[in-house]
Amino acid sequence: RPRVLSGIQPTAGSFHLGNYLGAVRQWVALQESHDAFYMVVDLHAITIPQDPAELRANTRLAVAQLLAAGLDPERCTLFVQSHVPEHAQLGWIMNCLTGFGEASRMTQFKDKSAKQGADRTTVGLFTYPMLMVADILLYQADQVPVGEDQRQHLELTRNLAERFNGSYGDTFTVPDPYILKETAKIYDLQDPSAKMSKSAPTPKGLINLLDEPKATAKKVKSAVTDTDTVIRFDRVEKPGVSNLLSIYSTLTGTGIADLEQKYEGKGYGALKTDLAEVMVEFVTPFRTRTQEYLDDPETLDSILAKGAEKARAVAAETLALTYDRMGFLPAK
Ligand code: AQP
Repeated sequence: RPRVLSGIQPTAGSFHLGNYLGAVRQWVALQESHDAFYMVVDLHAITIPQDPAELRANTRLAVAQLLAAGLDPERCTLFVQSHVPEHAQLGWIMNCLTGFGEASRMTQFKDKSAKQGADRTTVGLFTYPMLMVADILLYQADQVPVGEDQRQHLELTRNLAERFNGSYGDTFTVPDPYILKETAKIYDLQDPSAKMSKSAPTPKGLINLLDEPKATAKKVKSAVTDTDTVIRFDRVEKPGVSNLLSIYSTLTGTGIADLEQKYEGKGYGALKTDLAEVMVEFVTPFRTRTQEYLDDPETLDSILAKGAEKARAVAAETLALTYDRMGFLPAK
């Protein structure tokens, strides 16, 4: 079975619809066909300041949401990044393999640091991509299911894996991104030119899965569309409508063409009302299941303990090989 690895940050509390459709939904599907490793990336979360109590609670909440979304610890390895110290260890090696200019070209860093200002931007945010490279290479992953926003970091991963293999001999699997076209980028409901993101200037276009279903329905109904009335998929001319169609299509399994046909001659109101209902049907049981997992912290902790053990076995082997290849003197 090919191996997949992916991670999600525990920073915002609730996952948003972009996280779910862009990444987590694929994780659930891939555990059937792949040897799957999934983690909550708390080391990445501290690249911006975190309140310790909130970070701890949000890490549990992220795990509960992953289970509620359908991850099954019997069929995948689910763990917390900081429980496997090899991530930070290989991360350092990846830092030392990366050019300063190369790291400076990462667009996510450029965008985020421009928003924060130089004095509030941590060096950790700058080295985040190299930690992500280590996350992936430690598990010798063949594929990495992520949203489009992570494509550049995946390219860096491939480059560093090839660079290391070229200098020190075959060590790392060179991974491919696994990005589904339809859900690669879910857009903000109020600004369909921007990706849906927890750091959007206003939460009006952001669908948090754990929000009150009524509030979610309202956000869908007030989504920005255009002045035309035709329901047609066209990313360039009709980005708002196209975003709604992608979401609708993925959540229901109905093809876009079938949706276009279904809504022929009908207005945007009908599409939004139906999609609001689809969303409510999706988020309501998701919220309940998340709460059930949160109410049982012992089960959650035991899932994470088993996950960390399985993950460490793989990570330790890769790190030992890497240390050896680099010429570190073995500890006796
Ligand atoms: N809008 C999106 N469409 C598709 N996929 C998305 N992802 C995030 N936003 C979208 C994917 O979700 C996974 C987890 O991402 P993360 O843990 O890095 O979350 P994030 O980047 O903190 O989420 P945001 O909202 O995008 O945060 P900011 O605004 O801080 O950048 C990844 O696979 C990601 O591609």
